[in-house]
Amino acid sequence: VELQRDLRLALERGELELHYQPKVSGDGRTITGAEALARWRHPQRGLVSPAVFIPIAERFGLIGALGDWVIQQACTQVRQWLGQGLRVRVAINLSVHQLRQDDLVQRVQGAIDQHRIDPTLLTFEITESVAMEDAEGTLRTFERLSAIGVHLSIDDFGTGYSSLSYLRRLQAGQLKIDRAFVRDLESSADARAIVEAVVRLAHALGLKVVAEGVETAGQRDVLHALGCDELQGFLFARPMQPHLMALWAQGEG
Ligand code: G
Ligand code: G
Ligand code: NA
Repeated sequence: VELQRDLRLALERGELELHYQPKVSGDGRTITGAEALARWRHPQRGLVSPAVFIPIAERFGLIGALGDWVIQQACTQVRQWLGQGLRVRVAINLSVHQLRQDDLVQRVQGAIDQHRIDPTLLTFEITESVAMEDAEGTLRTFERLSAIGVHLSIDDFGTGYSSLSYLRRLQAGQLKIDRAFVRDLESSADARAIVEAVVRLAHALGLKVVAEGVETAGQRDVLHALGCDELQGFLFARPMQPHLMALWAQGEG
């Protein structure tokens, strides 16, 4: 109840922040972009995880405002980095609520226009299970988002229930393998077989593959050997504040 009330005020008070976690090429050598991850700097509780406050926002009708803020903030950041000579592709997470907004595409287009950014610098991540909740609706929304030039990614792939024929119809450019498979990669032959199959499937359908939750050099090497296109995880960097992200990107580039 307390957190719910506080969250209402957090947006106005500027207590929400976006942190950025780099994504790197399959060999781990070059930066390919960054995922924007919301954080709440609560005056008493310190940094609150989105795993805690996103469900609260969803339950109490705040997710619309929060989702808008994330899109606006990410576009502001992309523009600011461009001003510093940094061209960072940013991935933004979409909640189920946002995916069902009738005017989502206009909101995204509005932010792109307002901040004068190239739409191909933005990727929207939607989890497979959210996508499948209304599979036909997702197809239509992806078509419209794709038409304005942004990229689309299916997050936490392998935990939902999409079919091959559905994936073929969906205008997504990327699958993000769920971190559970990455975690077990070195200890489980099954996990390795699953990742191998997902990479083959994705490539056969013309999709790129990103692996998340990469924590060890061993995982990186297996993922690279299996043909993963991009990697993300603590092995490379944790989510960081924007100025640290910029330093990291410059150090890489
Ligand atoms: O960063 P962390 O691992 O604490 O994030 C926990 C969860 O919150 C992840 O599943 C992540 O996708 C989600 N999340 C982080 N930022 C956002 C956001 O801006 N919007 C939505 N909808 N989810 C987010
Ligand atoms: O599923 P999604 O891409 O939204 O998950 C992003 C979340 O995963 C981020 O909130 C981030 O804090 C967390 N994360 C990023 N890298 C790692 C990692 O290497 N290991 C673990 N356990 N979590 C990670
Ligand atoms: Na994500």
